[in-house]
Amino acid sequence: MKLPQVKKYLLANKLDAIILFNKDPNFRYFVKGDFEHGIMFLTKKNNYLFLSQLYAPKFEGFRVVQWKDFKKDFKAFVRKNRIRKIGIDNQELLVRQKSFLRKHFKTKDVSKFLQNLRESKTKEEVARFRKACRISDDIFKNIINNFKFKTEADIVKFIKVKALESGTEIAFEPIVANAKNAVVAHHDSGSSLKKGFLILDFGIKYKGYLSDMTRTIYLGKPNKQERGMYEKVLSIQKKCIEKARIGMKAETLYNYALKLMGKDAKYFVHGLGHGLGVEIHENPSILRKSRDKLIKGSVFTIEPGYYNPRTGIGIRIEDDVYLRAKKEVLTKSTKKLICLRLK
Ligand SMILES: [Mn+2]
Repeated sequence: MKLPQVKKYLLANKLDAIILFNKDPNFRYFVKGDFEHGIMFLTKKNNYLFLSQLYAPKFEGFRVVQWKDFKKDFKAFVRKNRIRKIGIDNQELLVRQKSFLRKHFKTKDVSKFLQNLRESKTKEEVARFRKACRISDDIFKNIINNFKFKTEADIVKFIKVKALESGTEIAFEPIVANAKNAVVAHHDSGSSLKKGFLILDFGIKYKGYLSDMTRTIYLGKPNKQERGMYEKVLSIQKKCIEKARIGMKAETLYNYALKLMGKDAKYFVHGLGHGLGVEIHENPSILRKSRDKLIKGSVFTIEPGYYNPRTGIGIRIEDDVYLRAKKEVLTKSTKKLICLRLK
């Protein structure tokens, strides 16, 4: 738990508190759960959840303060705890929340501090990632072993049902894209599955922590060019995981992937990866012009892709990587090209 670091930061920056509203991802981060109610106060002494009387949760490291009359009780609470100068998460605040806070306090944007704080993961967080990834692996296996789907939408539905059955939920709307659909951003997922590549990109949210995995399989029998392209993307994905090092600039890793793509670089149209956590895109951003570094304890994706609108070949392979002296690939589904007969 990173609450001691918050206290140090408050002292060093002469702030009385950091105030977070319920929908802020940092709010979920600090309570270590999916709770989204009230206002959070992180102060040099104690941490509080300022809540309506409807809620009486128990969270390690927090005291619950219930209000009857919001305005009156808020003022009294702030006065009692001598909160004058506060840190706010500027980018997550609504306009009315910002003006409310500015009316009552002197504010300083601490969003960068919070982002950085979340970047290296604790053991407890990594255990949650492992579980989220294990469930993703299970669902992938289930898709392959039960392949009777007629449309992309059928597979999306299957992923959602399996997530619910595992007692979790999806981390984001799954992307299931077949043949030419794999190379365009928007398409009709209701049309029948056809011969060609099929991209399956989905994730699970386990106790607030998100996995994000992509596998590309083939429906029918791939030709030599298609198989070759798959092997190329796979080899780049493996090499990039291998190359990732503590302290490396994220952009260096992205450029490495681009170099390996060679003449196909123009068909690699997105970043190489992104950090994961309580949000699906966190630090670091592994892409062109990124200023981030890969730090010890971070969890991020490595996901090179190839999308050629002329040939209709679309391929993406994505794993979640936990970076430490000994790297750990958290998603473990096979990356050998799986070819299934079209029903
Ligand atoms: Mn991703």
